[in-house]
Amino acid sequence: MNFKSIVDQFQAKGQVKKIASFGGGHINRTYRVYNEDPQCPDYLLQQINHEVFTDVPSMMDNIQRVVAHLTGKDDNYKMLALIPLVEGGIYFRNPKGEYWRMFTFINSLTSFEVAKNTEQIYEGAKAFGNFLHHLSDFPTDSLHLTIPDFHNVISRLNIFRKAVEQDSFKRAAKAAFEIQYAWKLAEEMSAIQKAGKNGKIPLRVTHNDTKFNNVLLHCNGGGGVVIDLDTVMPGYVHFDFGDGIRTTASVAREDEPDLSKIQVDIKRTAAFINGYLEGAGDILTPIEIQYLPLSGALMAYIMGIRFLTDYLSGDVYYKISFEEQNFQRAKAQLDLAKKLLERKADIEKLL
Ligand code: ADP
Ligand code: GN1
Ligand code: MG
Repeated sequence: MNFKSIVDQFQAKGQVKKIASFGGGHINRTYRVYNEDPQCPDYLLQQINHEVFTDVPSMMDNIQRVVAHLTGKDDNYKMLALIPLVEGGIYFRNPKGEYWRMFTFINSLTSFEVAKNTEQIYEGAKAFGNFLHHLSDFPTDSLHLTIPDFHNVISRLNIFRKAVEQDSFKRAAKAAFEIQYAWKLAEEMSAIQKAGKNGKIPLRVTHNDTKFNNVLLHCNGGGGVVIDLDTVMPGYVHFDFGDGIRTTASVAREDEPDLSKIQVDIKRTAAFINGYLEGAGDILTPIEIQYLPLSGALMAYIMGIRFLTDYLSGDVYYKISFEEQNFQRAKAQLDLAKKLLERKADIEKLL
């Protein structure tokens, strides 16, 4: 089966001009379908990673209901548009067992790996905050758990411990410093999970992957369209707020090899906080707000131990583009967690 015959399964308009790989996600395979017909849109075709998302029908059910809830809720809030199949439904499974879906390609907007300026950060954060706000009346319990315990740091530490013990690729010795550092922070990093478990933090509908490249924007901000809805499920606001801080507070890339370039920029951090709180409105409780300053460090820490786990396990989960990229990502994220913790008091003052 070639790409053209996959595209033909969907109610796409116009004629395919070409299909090319697109975007920098770590999980799915994404393609842009260029349209020959200038009157018709381009499309974004995705092959869903069904090793990561083992229950694709449930995941697509979450996405369809969340998109329907958000579409038209607020004229200023734009949402992704799913393209249905000719035969009905919103995803296609080919004879090889691959799952495919399609969205309208939004070519007036772009995703940025590293935000260019504070205006962009503010607008992206506002879109993520709005997402939480507009879903606050959605029945949280009705969502499927696409990846159970996705941001449960205690479960992540258990998986990490096993990977270190097994050391199947004999990489633990090389990562001894990072492994030891991860354990040093474990207790402090468990605070949000414990407060949630004790009923102090409400479960909401969260996006759970609010890294900055998952919001489409104009160059100078504006236009915020939240994408990558695969992990929408019940969670704590800290997962979304924290992942936004993780990916905007520093200008360094997620896998920056020079740790001296990883620095918390307070103006960028303030832009994220102001945008997110503006978007979320007045729904957050005092205890949720109290834990927000810790959440950026928590999300950097979770990513650090996940990248390290994957490195120790032989790079089976995240796409890598060079040898040891997961180790480099882990070092950068653990360093970022440390620096965000050091600036926690400064971040508190911004709230
Ligand atoms: P992944 O789960 O692999 O991160 P995403 O859904 O985030 O996949 O898509 C990968 C990239 O494709 C995004 O970072 C973004 O650049 C681009 N993208 C996704 N959806 C659209 C869209 N509807 N219009 C334009 N670009 C998009
Ligand atoms: C993955 O799909 P993508 O690239 O937006 C991962 C996130 C991590 C992120 C780190 C399903 O997100 O949890 O935060 O990489 N998604 C999944 O960059 O594991
Ligand atoms: Mg993505």
